[in-house]
Amino acid sequence: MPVAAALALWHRAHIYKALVCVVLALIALQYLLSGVLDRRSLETIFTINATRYGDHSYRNHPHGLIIYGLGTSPAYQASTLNITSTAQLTVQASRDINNATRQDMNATRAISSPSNTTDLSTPQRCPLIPPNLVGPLTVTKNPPELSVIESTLTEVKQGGRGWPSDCNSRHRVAIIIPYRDRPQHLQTLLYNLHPMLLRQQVDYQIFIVEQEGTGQFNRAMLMNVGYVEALKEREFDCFIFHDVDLLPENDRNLYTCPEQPRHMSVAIDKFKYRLPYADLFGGVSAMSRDQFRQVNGFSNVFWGWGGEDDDMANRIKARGLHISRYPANVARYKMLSHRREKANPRRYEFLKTGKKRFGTDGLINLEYQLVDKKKPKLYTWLLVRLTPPQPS
Ligand code: BGN
Repeated sequence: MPVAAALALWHRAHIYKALVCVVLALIALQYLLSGVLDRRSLETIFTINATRYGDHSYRNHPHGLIIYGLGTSPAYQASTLNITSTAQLTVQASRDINNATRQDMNATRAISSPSNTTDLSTPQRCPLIPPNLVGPLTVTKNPPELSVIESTLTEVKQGGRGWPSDCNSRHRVAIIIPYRDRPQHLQTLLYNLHPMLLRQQVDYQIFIVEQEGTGQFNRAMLMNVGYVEALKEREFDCFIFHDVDLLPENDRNLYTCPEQPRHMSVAIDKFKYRLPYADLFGGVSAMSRDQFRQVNGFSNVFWGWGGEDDDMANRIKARGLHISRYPANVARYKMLSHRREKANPRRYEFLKTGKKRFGTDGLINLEYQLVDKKKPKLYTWLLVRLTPPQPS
């Protein structure tokens, strides 16, 4: 064979080898490229899901798709999410999915009920005028046994509390009843009062403030104690100071606090349903929390019957407030009979000099000991030892 022919044969063999190499290289390239493309398409799917669930952590970690076990090694998954085992990964993943689903559900809820989903379950404010009032009441002076009253008044809660069941009351009212040794009167009042307060749709609690011992009764100081102790229980905004022997005769006489202090027992049967004098503030009266604080409460110096309510009327006027009243046909009461109490011989003197003490005698220097406190069904009972104020 000539030399030229041998050389040509050798060249052709190399060209074939080169061609085989090129083909192999192309196959390898195609294989590598197909892997990347695959991963890209999965990333896209996952990112779309994450975006739909609104979970930003997925978007920040687009390789989070690995959580679903779609192809990459557990070691790689762990390094991406900075956690160590596949078990943890699964937990983390399901947590994330739950969160995402919750957010999704919330969003769906918000869209399907844009205004007030919660309002449907929260009762509305009660109407300004309670709808179930009857006007004149049949007053019962001979109530059934206490246990019978307790079982009849199913809506009343322990401690003498009541509130409307179908609407949010506009008034948080503490009824303060100064008390000593009148169990029959108390039973009668509770029997008549509770059903009326429930109809009036007030959110209320009845406090019986009993003076310990047999010394001179101090109605005014017991009112002050009732105010202070009631506020330890709840932020009442209205206080009704109520004698135990007065029974309301009309449920339109609302146990609430308007703009000005209100004298509520305008017309009492004992006084032939006539107001004895213009500034009378005794019997039953209503003051807001702020008004009572503003006048420094009642004076503490009136021991025995009379004068403390007149002193309060003077305090009210001195602070630029005035006594308001409902008409006599509404603000009517029956009085239960009892022995006349011993009047305080110094009441005129204290009334005359009262103005000097408005700032120093009252809530500001009130001293007492709470001896006992109980919550039977129909009232909250406070037994108190009063400390006479030191002369100033
Ligand atoms: C008044 C009393 C009041 C009492 C009413 C009604 C006095 C002070 C001297 C004028 N005032 O006479 O405290 O609420 O009667 O009973 O005694």
